[in-house]
Amino acid sequence: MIDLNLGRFYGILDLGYVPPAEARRVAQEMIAGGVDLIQLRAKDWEPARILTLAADLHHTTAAAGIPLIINDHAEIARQIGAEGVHVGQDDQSVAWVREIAGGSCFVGKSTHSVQQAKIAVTEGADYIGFGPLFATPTKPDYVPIGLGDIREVHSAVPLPIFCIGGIKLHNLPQVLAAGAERVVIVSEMLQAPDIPLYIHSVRQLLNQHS
Ligand code: TZP
Ligand code: MG
Repeated sequence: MIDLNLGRFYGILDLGYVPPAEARRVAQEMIAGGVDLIQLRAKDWEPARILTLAADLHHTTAAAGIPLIINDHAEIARQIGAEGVHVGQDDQSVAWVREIAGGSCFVGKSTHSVQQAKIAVTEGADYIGFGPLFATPTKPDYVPIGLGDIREVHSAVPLPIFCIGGIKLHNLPQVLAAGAERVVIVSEMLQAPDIPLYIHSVRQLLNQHS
């Protein structure tokens, strides 16, 4: 049984930043650096291609004992035995995802306000993403919510909360000082010249706030 409360750094392997031929290497580097969770995010990809890649990645993540979470595709998660599925506000419901993905698969939900976060609890989500805190090219159509609600969401929501969106090494201390306990970073991590070293730096900052 995976304890999501133990996870503090959640890395998303977003194929908008990583060519598919590099995905396995990048996953290995994320693991070497010390991520707690990996999500495969492959927007606009054919499900059959995602399935093939996800199955390959799952060999790597499972060997390292790192949960693999599939963005959007509950059926793919079930087929490869992934540990989790992540859905957004406009996707299928948490209950539907849980039924398709199977009982042992955990389900995460993106939320963009304290109210959505509270609703995610009633829907039965296992964790939430909360953001985007800052403007981000990874999710360009979303209005950033800032840092002001981080403390409130932590007192209102009894789930692991992963703050996300525009988080970078330079603003991570600010995000943590605002009350974040867990973070997701995508673009800066995937574009780092040395991914394991980058993740070590993130973890050092997280450890200063444990
Ligand atoms: N959901 C909310 S913000 C975001 C997602 C997937 C993108 C975060 O990416 P980055 O590059 O770390 O800002
Ligand atoms: Mg989605």
